Amino acid sequence: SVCPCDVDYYDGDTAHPYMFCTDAQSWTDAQSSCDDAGYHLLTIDDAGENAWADDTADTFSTSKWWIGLNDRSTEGSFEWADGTPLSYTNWQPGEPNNSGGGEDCAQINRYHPTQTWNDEPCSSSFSFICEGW
Ligand code: 2F8
Ligand code: CA
Repeated sequence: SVCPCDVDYYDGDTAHPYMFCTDAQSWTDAQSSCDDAGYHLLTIDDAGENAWADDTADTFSTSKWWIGLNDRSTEGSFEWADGTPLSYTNWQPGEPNNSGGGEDCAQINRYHPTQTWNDEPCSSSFSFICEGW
């Protein structure tokens, strides 16, 4: 399992848990850890979920956290790890920039306290947010 991770709920929806995991892992290891626990790496559907997830993550750590968004399959074509079609995005202006040619995984808190997203190398080890199905 991925314990210790704190479980929390958005809008009091206890049927739909989120886990905030502060044992830093690469993006692919984080995705596997979420999967092993029956979760997926976080998909952010709208501004409300983005604000809640970012605010909640900040109560544990204002350092970087992985989310499920990535363009590992096709450079420049970002997709959610759980297969949700991409609609809402909240990239920091100028991001994603694939800096150095090797940034295929999205994270939050590089630009804390703004709640914007950034792409970074998937091999970096960060905290990560898992979401239940
Ligand atoms: O200037 C923004 C830029 O800063 C870094 O690259 C120089 C970040 N990469 C790492 O920290 C590895 C980029 O993701 C970021 O876009
Ligand atoms: Ca970047």
